[in-house]
Amino acid sequence: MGVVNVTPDSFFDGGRYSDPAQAAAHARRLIDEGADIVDVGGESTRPGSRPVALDEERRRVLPVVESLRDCGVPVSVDTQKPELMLEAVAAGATMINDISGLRAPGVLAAMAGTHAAVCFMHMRGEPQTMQEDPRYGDVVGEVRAFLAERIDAAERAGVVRERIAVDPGFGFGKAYEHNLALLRALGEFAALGVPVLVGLSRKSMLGRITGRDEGERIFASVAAALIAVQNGAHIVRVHDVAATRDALAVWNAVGKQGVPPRAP
Ligand code: HH2
Repeated sequence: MGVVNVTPDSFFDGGRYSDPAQAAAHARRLIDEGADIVDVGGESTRPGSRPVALDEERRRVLPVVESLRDCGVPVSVDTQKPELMLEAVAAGATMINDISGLRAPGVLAAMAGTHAAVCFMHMRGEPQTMQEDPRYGDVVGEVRAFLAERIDAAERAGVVRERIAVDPGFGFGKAYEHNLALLRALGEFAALGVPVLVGLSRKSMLGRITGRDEGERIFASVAAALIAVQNGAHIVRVHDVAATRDALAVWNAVGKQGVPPRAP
């Protein structure tokens, strides 16, 4: 899954593609590099970020989704706003990726009326404050229980299991040790029986390990994506599609499973 941030302030690529035409061109580049899904977002959720008004998020996201109608891969929209979810689906999106786990009232029922896939991510707190000393007794058990509850709620609302993915939410209300514990235990999330999506690309835990800034975390990001897939992730959400794809192709060639090689 290639990341397309139509934002001025995302933690890694903020401001690079804030114009919808630039963002759509970037999405097409990621597809050329081998992305199987593109994830379009109009609101940064980095720690400390501020919410964006609905109209502004709409203005950023919808033109990009519309211009990707014929792009050949599923288009996902990364939003927490129920209105935009439905508008994005009407504009051609086939997946909704909500970092707050589609908890807004009525949103699951509304999604049940569409054919779109949904990704439930676990987040403790809100982006503005989520990294202020997050604590868990058993991070893996608590995150897993939350995601299991969201799967049940979605099924009760009429969203069939085949349309659901889950994500433990790396960096969203998690300290460094929590992120490592979740990465080690990804197999327990795969046991929920739906695809597991993982976003580690360029995140601060990789900065802590390597001592490098966001712009220099490509090698660490590729390593993290590879470990995630080896530990059970089905979808990796990345900024660097070509590099990740190559690493997964090597793993696939050795293990004869997972990601098919790219066409030359
Ligand atoms: N991470 C980010 C945004 N959306 N969605 C899912 N499902 N999982 C993630 O880990 C995830 C996500 C943060 O990354 P990015 O979009 O690059 O940054 P920003 O929020 O600053 O735009």
